[in-house]
Amino acid sequence: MTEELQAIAASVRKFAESELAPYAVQWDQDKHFPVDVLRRAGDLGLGGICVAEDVGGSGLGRLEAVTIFEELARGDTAIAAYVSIHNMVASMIDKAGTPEQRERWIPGMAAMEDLGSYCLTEPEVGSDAGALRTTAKRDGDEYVLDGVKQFISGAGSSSVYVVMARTGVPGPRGISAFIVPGDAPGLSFGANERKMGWNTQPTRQVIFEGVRVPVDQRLGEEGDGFGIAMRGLNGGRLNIAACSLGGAQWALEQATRYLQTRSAFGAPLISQQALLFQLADMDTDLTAARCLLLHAAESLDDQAADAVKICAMAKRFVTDAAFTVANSALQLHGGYGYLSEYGIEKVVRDLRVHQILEGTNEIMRLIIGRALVEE
Ligand code: FAD
Ligand code: 2MC
Repeated sequence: MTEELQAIAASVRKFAESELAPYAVQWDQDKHFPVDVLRRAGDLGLGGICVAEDVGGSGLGRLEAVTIFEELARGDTAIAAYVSIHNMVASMIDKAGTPEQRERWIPGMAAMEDLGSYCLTEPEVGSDAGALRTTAKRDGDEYVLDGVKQFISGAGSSSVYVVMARTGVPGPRGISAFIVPGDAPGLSFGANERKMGWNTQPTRQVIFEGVRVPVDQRLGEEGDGFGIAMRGLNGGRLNIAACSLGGAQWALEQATRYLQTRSAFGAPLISQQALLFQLADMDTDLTAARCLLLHAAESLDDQAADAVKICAMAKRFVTDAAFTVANSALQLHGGYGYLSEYGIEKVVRDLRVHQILEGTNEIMRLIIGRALVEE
């Protein structure tokens, strides 16, 4: 780590320890989405981490971003994961937007005054995203959007929605992306879903009924939407993996401390070599996961030819390894691990969904396998 990156990591850890960790368990129980705290994250430059500085972003690279998300997730994995999605949306507008779009939408997002949501999944279409059905029909200087998006993180609280909708032929090439404000007439939201984890951020349907969007709110050209959505996810998948890593690293440290202080059979549990070896394996697995994640972040920063494949590898490997480590940390706490006050069971519940969203880990294998066959 450079000195600059060390300083960034230290300030994010301080924020996570003081602004997130003390409240995470209660927020989870109350299903509370702390938008006021997110605004303070914006003050720290976390609303547009990889966004250019001319519109208020922090202008950092992917290597810095994964370091930031690992630190943030130590405080609350689900809040860190929402910040990651918000950043994906801001980056998509930064990279694909016109100068006017960047100027209009990004400064508020970089400050986290305006929260962002990413709308790709639909009730009948998840992994096969190229088959999406929401339509955007051109009507003069506007598009008219109709359809339903499913499982949208931050929905109802966000004010900026990047929406992938069909403007043309079936398949990925007929998809365009649009920026839709949260108060657009015809836009409504479903109930907050009841979930296993990720309770500190809302998940709702986003419903479009004749929502009129001016042509100048289309992101990129007609037909560019799928590529814009996928390029957004390359970075998003790394950030979600980093959130898994931070949560699991925190759980490992808790388990290590716990085994040092908990005694059974006349000695601290840490003196049981079977348990010490388990901690050693957990530490090794997280270190291997971090190495792959940093390699993937560098590949994306360098726009390496195999960056998409390496990002998929990192998302699959890190989220699987981190879930296993967090679950083992719960086991090592015995019955106390199952109690919410220790925070471990929340991390296990939060990390489970990282194996499903931003492309399931089966879809990551599909991406890796296809690339392998093509090489
Ligand atoms: P399906 O695609 O129906 O898959 C079902 C099962 O089949 C999975 O195990 C899948 O891996 C497997 N499968 C499917 N196709 C293949 C194949 N070809 N080969 C092998 N296995 C296959 N989406 C958004 O757009 N924005 C969000 O903000 C967002 N947030 C989310 C938050 C939460 C809490 C959750 C649970 C989901 C969120 N999602 C979001 C949606 C998420 O991305 C999808 O759930 C995910 O992509 C999987 O789609 P699906 O649920 O339709 O599963
Ligand atoms: N980066 C850049 N370009 C990509 C890409 C990527 N990761 N993935 C696909 N593309 C391009 C691809 O190169 C092709 O371009 P071109 O037309 O120029 O040849 C185009 O997109 C179509 O790609 P495919 O031919 O591979 O399309 P296919 O339909 O066969 O499969 C698949 C694409 C399965 C990889 C894609 O649909 C996918 O990633 N599905 C998972 C969906 C997903 O990740 N959802 C997450 C929702 S967000 C979320 O969960 C949150 C919590 C925010």
